[in-house]
Amino acid sequence: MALLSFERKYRVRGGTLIGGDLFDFWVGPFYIGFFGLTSAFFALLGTALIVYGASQGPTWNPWLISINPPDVSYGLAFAPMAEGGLWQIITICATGAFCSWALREVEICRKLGMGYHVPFAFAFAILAYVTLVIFRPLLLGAWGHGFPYGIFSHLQWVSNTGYQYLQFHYNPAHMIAITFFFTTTLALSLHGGLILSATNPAKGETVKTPEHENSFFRDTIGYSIGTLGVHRLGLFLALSAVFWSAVCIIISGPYWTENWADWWNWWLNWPFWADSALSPR
Ligand code: UQ2
Repeated sequence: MALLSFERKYRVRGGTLIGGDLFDFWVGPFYIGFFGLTSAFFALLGTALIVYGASQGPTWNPWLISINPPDVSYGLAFAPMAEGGLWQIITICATGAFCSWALREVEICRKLGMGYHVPFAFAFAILAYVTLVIFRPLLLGAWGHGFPYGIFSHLQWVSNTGYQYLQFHYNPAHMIAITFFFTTTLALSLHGGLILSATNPAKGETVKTPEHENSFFRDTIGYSIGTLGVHRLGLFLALSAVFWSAVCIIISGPYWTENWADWWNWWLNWPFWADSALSPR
């Protein structure tokens, strides 16, 4: 079925979470819905506030524009607009827009009778953002621990935050997160390579089947995870990377305030060899 006729066939009423039929309409190819309107509202307001914030700043250089959070001395209170209040409202707009977008995805899934895997995955991206600008600042007691909204300035924040703990490479959750990121790229390169090798034949050759794909991996490593399984694996690996990244930064500060390398002293202080001449303390 051609794409446009498929869309017409499935452009059905219902599946909304809120508002019944009231916002159940499309504009061109785009489903709107209640959450489409709230997405647009928060995204436009947040963007306008970023542009306003830039206009109050010292530069229009896109690399250097930065909307900064309040000073930590404001704690968890609202700050004056020019002192980080703008950052606080922009954070509310961003969170509102991201959550609205996820719920709009849920409504589209319901219309189509699909699983919720896409909004579920997107929720992990939202979690990554919200962890940095809401959960961790709440745990540390000040909005000033959020990252600034600027291209260079947020990179500076990442660098400075890393140096506060010497570096992150000995953070155990960081180790796990990185391993998941790397394994995600391995899995996607295996999958992308396999799919192209089977479905993009040379001129005059025929497209191959999943039997060929299974056989390739059975011949090379004695195991094929299967065409559905590789996508389950990919989703698991990618979501795990995000999840452990969130754990990595949440425990930095609220749980551990020193050099991450020293966290491993629990191991050096294990009873059996704690008294060894090689062991510190
Ligand atoms: C596979 C399969 C696919 C694939 C891939 C594999 C037919 C089209 C890539 C191979 C993947 C395996 C064996 C898992 C590797 C494990 C890790 C942790 C990277 O079997 O089925 O479907 O795309």
